[in-house]
Amino acid sequence: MTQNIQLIEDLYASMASKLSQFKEPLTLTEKILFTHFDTIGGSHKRGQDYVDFRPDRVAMQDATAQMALLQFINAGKKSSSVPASVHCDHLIQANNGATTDLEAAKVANQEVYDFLSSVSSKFGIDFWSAGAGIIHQVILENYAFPGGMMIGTDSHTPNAGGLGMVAIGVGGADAADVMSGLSWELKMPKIIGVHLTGSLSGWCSAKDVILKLAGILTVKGGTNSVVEYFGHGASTISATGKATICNMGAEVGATCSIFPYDQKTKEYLIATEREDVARAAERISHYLRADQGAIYDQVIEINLSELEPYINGPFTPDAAYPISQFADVVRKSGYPEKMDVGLIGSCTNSSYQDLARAASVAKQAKEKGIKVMSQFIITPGSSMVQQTAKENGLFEAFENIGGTVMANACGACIGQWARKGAEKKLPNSIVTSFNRNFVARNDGNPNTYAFVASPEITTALTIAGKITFNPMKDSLLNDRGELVMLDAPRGHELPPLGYKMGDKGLQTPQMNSVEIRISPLSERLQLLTPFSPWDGKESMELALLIKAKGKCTTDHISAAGRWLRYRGHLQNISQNLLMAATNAFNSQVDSVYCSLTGGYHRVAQAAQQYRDANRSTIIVAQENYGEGSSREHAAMEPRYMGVKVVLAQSFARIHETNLKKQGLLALTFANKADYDLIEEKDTFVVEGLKNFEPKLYIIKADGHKIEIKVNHTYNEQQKEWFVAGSALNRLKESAIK
Ligand code: MIC
Ligand code: SF4
Repeated sequence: MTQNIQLIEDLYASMASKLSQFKEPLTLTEKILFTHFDTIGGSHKRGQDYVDFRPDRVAMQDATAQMALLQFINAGKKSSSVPASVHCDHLIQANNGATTDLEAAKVANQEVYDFLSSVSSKFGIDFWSAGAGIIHQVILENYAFPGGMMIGTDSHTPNAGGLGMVAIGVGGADAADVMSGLSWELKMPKIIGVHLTGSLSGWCSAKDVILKLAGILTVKGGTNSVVEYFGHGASTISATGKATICNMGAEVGATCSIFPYDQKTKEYLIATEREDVARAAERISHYLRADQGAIYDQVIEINLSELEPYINGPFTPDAAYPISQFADVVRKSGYPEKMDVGLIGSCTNSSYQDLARAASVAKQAKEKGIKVMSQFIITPGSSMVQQTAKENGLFEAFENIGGTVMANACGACIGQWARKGAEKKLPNSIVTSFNRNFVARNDGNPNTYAFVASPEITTALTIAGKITFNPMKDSLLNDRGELVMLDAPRGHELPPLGYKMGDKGLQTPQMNSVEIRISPLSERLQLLTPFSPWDGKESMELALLIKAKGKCTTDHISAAGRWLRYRGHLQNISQNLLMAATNAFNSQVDSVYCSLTGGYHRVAQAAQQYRDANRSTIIVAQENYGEGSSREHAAMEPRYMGVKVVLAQSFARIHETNLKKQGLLALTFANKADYDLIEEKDTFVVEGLKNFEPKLYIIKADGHKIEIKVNHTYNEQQKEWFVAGSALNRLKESAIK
């Protein structure tokens, strides 16, 4: 039994007394957050006050767990203070198919897997080995529970909101803090209500709710907000469908998303052998939904009965188009109409229901004699779903139309896709049922136009071989020369004969005293050397490393794909610094001016030259800098390479915190248009550091000085991180006192 029912019972028992002090009607989000306050009684104004919380759990995946655990080891604790788990999912390549790929991954990543498994075992952390599944699916199936609070070192941690949990993506340093017994700080979020009415039917699925919402809110509309769903429509969506919606809420920048407890939650808990949790939740179910009259900062209405399937993309998940308009958009924009590959699955969309509905579409190709035109790749989310889907003949349906079932892992979603020919960089279109589609993310080819849709729409488009196909109105020619249409998908929410619960791939901790050793020769793991503290000087001078133009996500700052290999080795991974960001002055990628040589270099090279010459640097960027992933490498690498300040028009939440935690100065333009004042040969001075009231000046090539008004959001504790050089340094200082 992976779930600790006693902890859940205790939490539920405390809810009544904790919430009795609040007289006004509460949202579900507030009920859960208030129950997890570290101390009750402080001010907690939404969008304004920082509040300390006590999360129930911590989750980590292999690509981020390495840094999280390297930091945790430095904290000097005997065991994790809260239940925690590590999941091996990101490092597995999608190449030939599940069996061979998994074997290859075990060999290629042995050093990292051994490190993660021995650290987990020693510190009391559950370890899910390679092949067990993708973090968010495994969490949903085993640990998520209504009313709980969890942080996870992955931006799609909010997936667990499908079961009514406040689950928030964070950087590894936050995970290390909570495992070390510290509280966890968050600015009290605003709460966006989404009122769902009607019910889904035909080709529409839960995915279309979030694809539509991404279009409404855009990639930054949810920043510092929780998206809370309510209304009768919510209770018509399966638990796994709800998880899909919460998962992809990361793409609107939301802190997390959440659904109330209902009959579907109960059914899913029972189906995954957690009847005791369902029973306990049932007893306090009025605490697991919003009160009548609860106040939301904004309410968005979505009528599920009127919803259309959506297709979003390319290059950003918020370019949202109802399928009826999509063909026009494709033709007008000149996107490649031919679809090369359809990919379904991932942490977002690989539930039994998703696979069953997609399989019902796939089966029709064979039954109706339609030739399948695109390549088809299926990535199951967990070993439980994979075994169940296999047993129920779903994989057979995919394989019959030429589909390849990959390992239960992130695979192509995170660029671990050995896609043949991608290096030629030819323009082409793919459709995935994943969650994000940033440039070059899946196959490293910047000319791959990646679109996001539901698994059932992706499957239909795969059969047709065209992204402009609309299964609701277009027909296809079969092998008898007849025009036929695909029927709307069908599939059970839960497997009719139950989930197959074979070996799930969990290693329970031994709490032994083995010494954790890392070879100094390793190219994949490296112990961390603390960053140096602030030098105490009132001002600092900075050279311009890059003025980035346009979207600059964490995939642009610290690319994944082949770089995932170095996630435990700061020095090696820093070589990918900002390699996908566009230089505003020459519109090129990975080519920036360095005043030391007067020439153009790779960003990592320029940074290294400045650092070696003892020159600190600044990064300048536009809106929502650091959007996307929780990977703190995107903050640690610049820090390691001598960057002191990041000045952006705005930041994504997790990344802004990651920058602060690593001792950087994250500033925003008070006047966004000042971005245009910055020229290639400018240098910078920041003053006012002693009182932490930073004033920033540009020094022009002719020597004259212009002040740029800047803002920051550092609170008292975060200022201490800057002074100490990082949050971890600060933690160690206070442990010594
Ligand atoms: C992603 O989807 O981008 C990732 C890879 O899962 C990241 C985590 C990482 O970079 O390791 C995320 O979403 O946080
Ligand atoms: Fe893995 Fe992709 Fe999910 Fe990130 S979004 S956890 S890479 S499957």
